[in-house]
Amino acid sequence: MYRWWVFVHLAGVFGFLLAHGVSVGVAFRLRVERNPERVSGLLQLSAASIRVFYASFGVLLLGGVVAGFIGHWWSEGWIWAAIAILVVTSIAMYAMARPFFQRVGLVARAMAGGSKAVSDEQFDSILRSRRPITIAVVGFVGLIAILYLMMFKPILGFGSVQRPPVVAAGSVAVSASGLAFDTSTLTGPAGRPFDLVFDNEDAGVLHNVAIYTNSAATTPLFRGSYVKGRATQTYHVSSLPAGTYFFRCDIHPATMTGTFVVK
Ligand SMILES: [Cu+2]
Repeated sequence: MYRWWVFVHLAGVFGFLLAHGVSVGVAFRLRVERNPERVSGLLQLSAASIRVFYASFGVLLLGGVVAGFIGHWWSEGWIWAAIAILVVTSIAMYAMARPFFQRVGLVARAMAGGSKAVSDEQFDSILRSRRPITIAVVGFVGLIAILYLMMFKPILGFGSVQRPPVVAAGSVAVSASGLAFDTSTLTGPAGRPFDLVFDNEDAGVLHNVAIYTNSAATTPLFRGSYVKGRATQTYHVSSLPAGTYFFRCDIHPATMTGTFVVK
């Protein structure tokens, strides 16, 4: 479910960039275009993309907000920073772009209509404005900053450092931290398969969880694949008969051990 909402969010982002690319292209093309009618045409092209732009912006927001709730991201700094950057960047770009494009459009339409109120030199100086470059730089920097926040999710001083895995009812959870399991006894259900959620909190360190018949560890009942921290892996353990077994990390068999009770 979470992935689908991230999918919706990213689909919105693609639509957003696709539609806005039209306006970006127009803004840069204006700098070299001096024919008033073609300038008007370019502005109409830009205006025509604005509906798709706002629609995809809505999809982007919807996907992001819902994914934020499902992923429990709202308690972390990065998502708020990303929203703040989105709002500030949008307002700044709008405030810079709107008067510029209105002015260009007004003058271009007047000149195309035969008005001589604005000379070619004045028209040239309006179109040569560096404003489109400034707007594009602001937008690009804002997007890169948001992309960084999305990818690396820095907590920025508040929020949970650890994201505890969501453990479904009926499954067994164990975590490893500081080269030790968080418990010396695990209990699983007898006679049916169950999930064993393993959260390896040791950054860059390999651990696993393996269940053996006894502490001699010669007969494995289940051997989980190695997990490089920090990461969470859900193992699917096949049905085991009731009994008292032994579990360990195969990489640290001397220190990371415990009793696995199946009942
Ligand atoms: Cu280990």
